[in-house]
Amino acid sequence: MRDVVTAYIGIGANLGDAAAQVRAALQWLDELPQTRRIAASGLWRSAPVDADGPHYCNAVAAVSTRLSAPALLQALHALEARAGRERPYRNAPRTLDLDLLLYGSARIQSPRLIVPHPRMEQRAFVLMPLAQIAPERVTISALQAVAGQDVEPMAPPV
Ligand code: PH2
Ligand code: MG
Ligand code: MG
Repeated sequence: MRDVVTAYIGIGANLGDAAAQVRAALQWLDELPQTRRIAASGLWRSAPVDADGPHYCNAVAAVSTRLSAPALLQALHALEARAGRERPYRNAPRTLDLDLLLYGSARIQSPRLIVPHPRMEQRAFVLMPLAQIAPERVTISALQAVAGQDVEPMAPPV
């Protein structure tokens, strides 16, 4: 049997009731096969980065999983579809976005999946919630580099 891996998932939404959608996604992650949610950040409100539309609600969850990284990614896409995600254009406003940020200490470079997530270090809406649940995975210098970005706490961790 495959080893258990701790993976970190970035969650974002900026269409409809974004906070409710992020909370629903936190539940759904706990229901994935061979997967248990082990931590959830608070909810953060953030201005769109390289994107348009309303402000986002963002969070990060940690899961303990026996799924492979590609299988986990596929399961995340299924949850996006469950939320009615449409993709009219790149970075369009969305009901739910689930990004695989970290998969244990794996470094993955495939056509479909790059881990660690290639843009996470530039994004306060990822680093701030990640630092709440996994401070050892975020450096002070990375946090300092994104300190000017428009991100504010919206709801504390549950
Ligand atoms: N996701 C993006 C692009 N821009 N901006 C914010 N604030 N939050 C996001 O989740 C986000 C974004 C691409 O997935
Ligand atoms: Mg994303
Ligand atoms: Mg995505």
